[in-house]
Amino acid sequence: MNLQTKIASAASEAAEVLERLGVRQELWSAGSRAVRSPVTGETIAQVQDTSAERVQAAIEAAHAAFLTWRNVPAPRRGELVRLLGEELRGAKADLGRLVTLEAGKITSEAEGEVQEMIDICDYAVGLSRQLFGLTIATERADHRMMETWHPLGVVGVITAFNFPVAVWSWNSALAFVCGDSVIWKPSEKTPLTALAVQALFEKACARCPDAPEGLSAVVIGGREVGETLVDHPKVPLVSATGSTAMGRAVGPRLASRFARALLELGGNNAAILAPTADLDLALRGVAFAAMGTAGQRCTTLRRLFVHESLYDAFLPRLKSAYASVPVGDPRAAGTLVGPLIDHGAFEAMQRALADARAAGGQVTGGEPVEVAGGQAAYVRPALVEMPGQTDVVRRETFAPILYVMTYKDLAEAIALNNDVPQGLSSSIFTNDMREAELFTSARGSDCGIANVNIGPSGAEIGGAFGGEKETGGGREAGSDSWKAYMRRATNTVNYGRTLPLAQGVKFDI
Ligand code: UN1
Repeated sequence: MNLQTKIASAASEAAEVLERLGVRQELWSAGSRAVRSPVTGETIAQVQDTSAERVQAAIEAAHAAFLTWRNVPAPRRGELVRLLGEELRGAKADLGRLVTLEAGKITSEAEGEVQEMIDICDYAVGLSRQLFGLTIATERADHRMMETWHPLGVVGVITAFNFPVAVWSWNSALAFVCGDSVIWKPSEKTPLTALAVQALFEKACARCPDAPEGLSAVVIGGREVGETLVDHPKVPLVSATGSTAMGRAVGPRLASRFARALLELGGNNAAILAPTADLDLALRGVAFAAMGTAGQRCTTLRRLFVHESLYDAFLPRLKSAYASVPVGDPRAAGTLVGPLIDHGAFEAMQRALADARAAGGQVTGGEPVEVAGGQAAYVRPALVEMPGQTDVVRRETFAPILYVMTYKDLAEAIALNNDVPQGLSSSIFTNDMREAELFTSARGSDCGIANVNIGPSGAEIGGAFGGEKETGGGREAGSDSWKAYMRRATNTVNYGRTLPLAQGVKFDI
């Protein structure tokens, strides 16, 4: 079902929304970088790249802000994040709309992304009263050993187009309560949502007397802007979300100056459909995880291993879901699959499908869908029945392609799940408790996320988010991810009158 062939302009609506969100017009109307809406293919704004001098100045200002901010007690830092959460609540519909216009997400997913920002703000406010270290038993009498966590400095945050606002908030809400300042380099494809978030942040700061100038800044541009952040000695941590190729460039540069890297790179996420699976639930889980966000989440389901006993019952149902899923204008009620980010993504998808066919794959779907007079890249999600896990299956193509394969026993399916370079997310659909436990055990999935009876995408903020191997190893959002944004000090305090040395060493002079 294709929802429509005529489509309303995105440009005038983007201007109205930016205005309502308080983004100054000169920031989006006068620059030399065109911002294109994937919804219609129109240019909806012109932003200015941040010059090298301005990036340097923003880092210096953020460092100066950090020197003040680190002295503000953490619960009062939490007050700023509480106010940011309030601003986001008030702006949810508008910011969600801007996410739709700039990144192409359907309304519920775009608003869901803003909800994720609100949730992490709430989480960080609570966290601001719970930043704690341990007290550890010492081997010496009249001594106390403890660890303290201190603010780290300026955090560089590099984000991708597919979560244009939420990923910033996972990093920044935590960084702010931890006493850090933040410089944000959004994707070149989605600078408007970043400018809008910065405007909301500045409104929160205006209501918070503790917040220093320069605590947060957005810098716009391509690779060179990211490199400035990565190479700057006053940026002790860079959190970067994007491709594995980007991570390969960023990681060693940070390592060469002993700065911290928090990397969230490619995923190639699988689901296993086991013999006892609830097929109705699994069908919905697979459909959302594989087709949702037009296959452009790093947690998107890309590989499905179906037990051979279920294949003939399940595949026709899945194929009919692929044939009937509504593809179209993401603003329209009823649309479930919006556009790809651009024509380049469409071409990469077609190349992967050609490779899959050459390797013996049978492709259903994958054809262009006429929505915006060919100006935008709409596509029917593709289901590809593969004879095995070939090279094309083992690489991540950032598009709605689901490769389906069969398996005989769970050990084989787990081995296939793990036999890719990436290690972000994974899942099993089963009602067999032994299978579920094995999948989540040490010899089960090797991914950072391993789910049972839930697809691999749609993580909540309360857990640590990230993955292993070529996914980069970083963890952000919940659990103890906050520790990445602070530095740890071990303090040993002697409250006695003698000086016993550790390990029984004698040094009497
Ligand atoms: C991403 O695709 O960059 O698990 C992050 C999810 C989201 C995060 C995805 N909460 O789908």
